[in-house]
Amino acid sequence: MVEISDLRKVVGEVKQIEAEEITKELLAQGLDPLKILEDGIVEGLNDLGARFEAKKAIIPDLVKGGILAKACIPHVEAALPKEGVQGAPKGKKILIGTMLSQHNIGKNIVSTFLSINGFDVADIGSENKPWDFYEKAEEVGADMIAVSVMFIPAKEKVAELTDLLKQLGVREKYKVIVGGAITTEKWADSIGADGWGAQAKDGVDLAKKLLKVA
Ligand code: B12
Repeated sequence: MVEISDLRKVVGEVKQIEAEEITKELLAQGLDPLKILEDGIVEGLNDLGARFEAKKAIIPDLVKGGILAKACIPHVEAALPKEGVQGAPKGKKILIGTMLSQHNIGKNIVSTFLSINGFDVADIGSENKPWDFYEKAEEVGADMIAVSVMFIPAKEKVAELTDLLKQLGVREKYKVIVGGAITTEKWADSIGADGWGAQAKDGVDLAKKLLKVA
């Protein structure tokens, strides 16, 4: 019998075939798909990131990590409970994108979770700048802007976004939430975000709370 720690280990070592097999096996054992995602896949990728930082992994390993994640995550998403759709929020629109970075895996998960829970999601993809968030939010009539931050230079750009919204007199129009492996609640507070989430499910909880959805 395999365990979630086995998944974390093979993800951290970027062994894609084993990671996919173990993901499927854990799901077949009836384990919570959310735990498989967060404690197995995301933690394994964090371990890979730590190895990269310690110069024990190289850029091609990060690339392979991204490919591995994109192979494993659909199995988990297919197993997620769909009951959240009951009592789904009507007409609440959330704009989501990554600030600057190409890292789009976390953003995609948050986007999927929000959609599953009945939010109307406008996904503007990766490598956005502050102005892109503002322009698209105006265009689609968003209620909330969700920013995924995975790259250190992106952090100051998120601060620029909240400033830009203030300068343009539209800060109150949008709730701004942020998340991503390199962020903290303290940082989110310091740039005047309305909320921060460590995990994708926190994005849903924040959206429900801030947009006053029961
Ligand atoms: C895979 C990976 C890549 C892949 C990404 C592939 C892809 N399509 O996304 C590629 C190869 C592109 C890549 C490139 C680089 N990477 Co990289 N990468 C990673 C790695 C190993 C995993 C990222 C990942 O997908 N994690 C899994 C997802 C699911 O986790 P997540 O994004 O954190 O999302 C979760 C939560 O944070 C949350 N969440 C995310 N967003 C939001 C938003 C909201 C609103 C909420 C509520 C929640 C939320 O929900 C998700 C699910 O729980 C991380 C290590 C790490 N610690 O994360 C490094 C890491 C992010 N990369 C890093 C670096 C340095 C780079 C490069 C600069 C390397 C280089 N020298 O070229 C480039 C930058 C490219 C660019 N311009 O953006 C650093 C970033 C820190 C920094 N110094 O800036 C990290 C942290 C590694 C490290 N420890 O050094 N990388």
